[in-house]
Amino acid sequence: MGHEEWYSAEAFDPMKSPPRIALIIPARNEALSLPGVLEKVPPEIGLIVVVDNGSTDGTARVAASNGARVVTEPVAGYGRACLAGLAALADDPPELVAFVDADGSDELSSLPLLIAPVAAGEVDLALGRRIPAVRSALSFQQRFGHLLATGLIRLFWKHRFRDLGPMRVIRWEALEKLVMTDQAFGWTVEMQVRALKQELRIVEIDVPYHARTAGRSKISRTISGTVRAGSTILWVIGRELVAGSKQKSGVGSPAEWARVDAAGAEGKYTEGEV
Ligand SMILES: Nc1nc2c(ncn2[C@@H]2O[C@H](COP(=O)(O)OP(=O)(O)OP(=O)(O)O)[C@@H](O)[C@H]2O)c(=O)[nH]1
Ligand SMILES: [Mg+2]
Repeated sequence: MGHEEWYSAEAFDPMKSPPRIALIIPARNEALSLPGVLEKVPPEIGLIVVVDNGSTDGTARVAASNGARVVTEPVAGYGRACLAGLAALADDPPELVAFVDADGSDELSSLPLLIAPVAAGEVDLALGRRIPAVRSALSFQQRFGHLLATGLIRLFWKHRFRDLGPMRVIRWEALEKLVMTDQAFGWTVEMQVRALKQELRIVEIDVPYHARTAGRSKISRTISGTVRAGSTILWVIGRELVAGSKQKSGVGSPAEWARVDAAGAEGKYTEGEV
């Protein structure tokens, strides 16, 4: 896809060419909440990629009919879905990549607040720090888990993060330095720890956070999801500690890329169709 075909010029300094920004939305059975999310995507976003992560409820059809490019990742896993979205962008990468969830929890109208400092070149990574709009938007397990994880990061890497929320914007070049590999719930913590190791410029910006608008929770409201997410986050922190500062460059793990490339070559990816 050519440059001029998909970037959006609104909301930026007309003297400068606006950055191309792609939004990746991992979605697993979110057909009910997805239309509300897609309708609120701000004009700065030039390309919306919904990664249909093994859904059985017509998520892909809903995404395509609401104007998103659909990438298919049949194997479940939050990180897997994000990696598949990035793989689909790699041929003609944008300058900036944003991530939000598909369940309606993120406040899309706040996304421009995260885009602005990255687009202006002031930071490499902007993270949304979730401020619950209603108390129930963040469960006790989530609050406790994030307090523990951010406490450990502070202990080991001397940086005080306030959250590990899903909404974030990162410069593509910075993302390449992180070599993201996590295939599950460790995605956000891996990105944040590796961003510290690579000395990226990071900002956290308060954003409202809602309860999911429809559909079923897969992580925080289920016992198995909470246990798996919590243990994965701790595992990633431990692994990053042991790995020290060694890191190759590139986007994603080479193994993962090979797999994703093969899937693409077999025509498993669909663009704008189901
Ligand atoms: N858990 C999970 N989520 C996935 C997967 N693939 C994509 N997702 C999306 O990742 C987002 C986060 O999952 P949620 O089920 O909302 O988890 P949560 O935010 O802890 O739970 P809620 O409090 O109910 O919102 C949603 O947009 C999912 O659709 C996957 O394999 N597992
Ligand atoms: Mg959610």
